[in-house]
Amino acid sequence: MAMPLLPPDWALPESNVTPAATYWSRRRFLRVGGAAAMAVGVGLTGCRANGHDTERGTAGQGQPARPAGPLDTIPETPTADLYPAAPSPQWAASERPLTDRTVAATHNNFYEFLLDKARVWENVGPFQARPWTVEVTGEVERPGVFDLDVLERELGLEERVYRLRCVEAWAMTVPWTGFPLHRLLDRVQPLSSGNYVRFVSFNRPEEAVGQRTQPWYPWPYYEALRMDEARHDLTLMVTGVYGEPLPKQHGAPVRVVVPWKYGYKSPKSVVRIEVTRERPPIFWHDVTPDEYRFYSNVNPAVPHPRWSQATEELIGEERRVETQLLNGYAPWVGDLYTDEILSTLS
Ligand SMILES: Nc1nc2c(c(=O)[nH]1)N[C@H]1C(S)=C(S)[C@@H](COP(=O)(O)O)O[C@H]1N2
Ligand SMILES: [Mo]
Repeated sequence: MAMPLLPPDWALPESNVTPAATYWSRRRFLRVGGAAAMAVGVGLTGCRANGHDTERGTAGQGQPARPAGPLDTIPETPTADLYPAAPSPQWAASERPLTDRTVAATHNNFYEFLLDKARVWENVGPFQARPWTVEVTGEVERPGVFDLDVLERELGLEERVYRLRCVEAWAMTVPWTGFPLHRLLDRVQPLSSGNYVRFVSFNRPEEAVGQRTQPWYPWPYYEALRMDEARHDLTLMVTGVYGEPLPKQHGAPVRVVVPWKYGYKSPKSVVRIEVTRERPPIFWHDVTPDEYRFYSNVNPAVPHPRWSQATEELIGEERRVETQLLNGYAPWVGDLYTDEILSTLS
């Protein structure tokens, strides 16, 4: 965790952080409105607030036990017969070797559960990822609440190997299974006033320990794309990885993957998609406005304010490689952006 998205208090010499000091170190995150601000009080009195709580010891409250291993977190689904899906001819391989499956399943950013990437999987047991619906609403002709099982069967799953580049300067290469978002958008028929697409993740503090212990974050997680980015064929609604349904720590049962943008533009466990007229706010910009911006395109020439983006560590391989403009997808998406968008933190 050398380069976290922001320096939360576990990056401080933490054992001697008092509740009062902890509170003040968090003040800067309290731009999120009254409800979240009030909830901070709950966090300080009701929970250990260092981000390292796990569900161990809570089985007596009727929650499932800790998963036995990092791949024992795949929810049961009536669509299991759809996996593995046929490989997409265009994206059947990457020039990079695939990241080891267990390495990928033990290196997760999923702040709803835990900041410690290696142990997110240990905490996802209580999360109920099925049954699941996705509401699609806003500036559309035909809004609706869609059963994910039906979408998986009707919209056509395929497997695509994509590189995933986290803003923290690490990367992996994984075979996702999913359907392009444009097929779902076609179902709801965006109006001409639909300029942006907003995604909202689940909000279930009772199932997600990080939502309970880190109430200063503006849950639920929210992200957004411009309509042309959302409609691009590369933008995938992902329901599986490595030939099986998604493990919960990867964002079961359905998450977005936008491979040319930093990983935080790929929200996990999405419950609602809204087509909007105005550009929506995004979670990480609201938390740390100076560091995270709407576009967040992978770009080796534009450093993060606190570190270089020129190279990236390949997770599980212990080597660094040069970061590519738009994560190597520039031939497909480069024409979506002006030079100004591509040359600044944007
Ligand atoms: N809801 C939600 N989505 C999220 C995150 C998160 O904390 N919550 N983290 C993001 C970040 S920073 C990254 S790098 C990717 C990681 O995806 P992975 O764990 O499947 O590799 O998920 C993204 N989607
Ligand atoms: Mo990330």
